Amino acid sequence: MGILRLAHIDVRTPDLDLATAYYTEVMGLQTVQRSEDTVYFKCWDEEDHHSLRMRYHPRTGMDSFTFRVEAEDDLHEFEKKVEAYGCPTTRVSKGEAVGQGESIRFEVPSGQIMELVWDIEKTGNMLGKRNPSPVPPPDLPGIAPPRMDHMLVNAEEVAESAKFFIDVLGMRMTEQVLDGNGHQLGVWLAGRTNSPHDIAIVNGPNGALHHWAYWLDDWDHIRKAADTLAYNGVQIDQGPTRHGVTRGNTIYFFDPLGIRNEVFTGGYWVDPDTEIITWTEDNFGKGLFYYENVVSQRFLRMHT
Ligand code: M3P
Ligand code: FE
Repeated sequence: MGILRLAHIDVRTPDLDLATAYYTEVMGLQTVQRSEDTVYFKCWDEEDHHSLRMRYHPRTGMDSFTFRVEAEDDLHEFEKKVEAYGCPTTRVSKGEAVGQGESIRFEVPSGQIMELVWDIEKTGNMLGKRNPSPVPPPDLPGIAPPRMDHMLVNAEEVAESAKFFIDVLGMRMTEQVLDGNGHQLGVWLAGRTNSPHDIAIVNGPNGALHHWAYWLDDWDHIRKAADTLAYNGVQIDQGPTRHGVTRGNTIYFFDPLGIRNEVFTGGYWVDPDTEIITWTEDNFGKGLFYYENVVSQRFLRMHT
């Protein structure tokens, strides 16, 4: 039983046309499905129906984030565990959400709505399964990441939130940042992946989304992404640079309606028995941005 990986993020945007233009032409995602007020997107190497849902709403924000569980029965087991912890859950039945079957939803201790699902509509990647090309068509517009990688949410009480993800949901901590009193300021958590993080939680207002990140295959693609962003007049927040935490290479930037995106590559391989890495607050500058060694206030304080 367990949490497999990040499946999709559902957000609100006050300008669906502008957001769609950016996510398709600059980020380079595929539009999967569109109705009057909702657009579903995916990356070229993703097998699931979608990884991003955007719906029109006057205020930007995150509706929910969804993780896939390992086995069909896990939904019931997690429902019991989450309820026992004291978070009420609701069941969403098959047919209510596009691209997936039954799911459970609940509010995590830091106030975001989390969803767990096993039954996901598999629509396949762009390459197919018969003699597939190892690369997508060379003329894909924009950055065109192969897949979504991770997300980061804020929490007023990081330790309380981390405990929920670890003890109740069974995720593994890979890295943490501690303040001078030994309290957690940030934690990086993995599901059943071998990645240093599928989700991270960093101190900030409850309910907030800090960013989500797309995977790129190497550092050179990060450089190319920076060129694409600058060429299109996208506001870059940080980078291109390297994280100390996760060791990943990164750029942060804002979509046209102010949601922070990241592109990420590198990092290290995590096994179930990999020891936790701890950063102390006095070294957090290097943990965040290894070359710059700064704790940027815009980076920490701006969120969706
Ligand atoms: C990452 C990452 C913060 C740290 C962010 C780190 C917001 O995004 O991918 O490791 O403090
Ligand atoms: Fe990140």
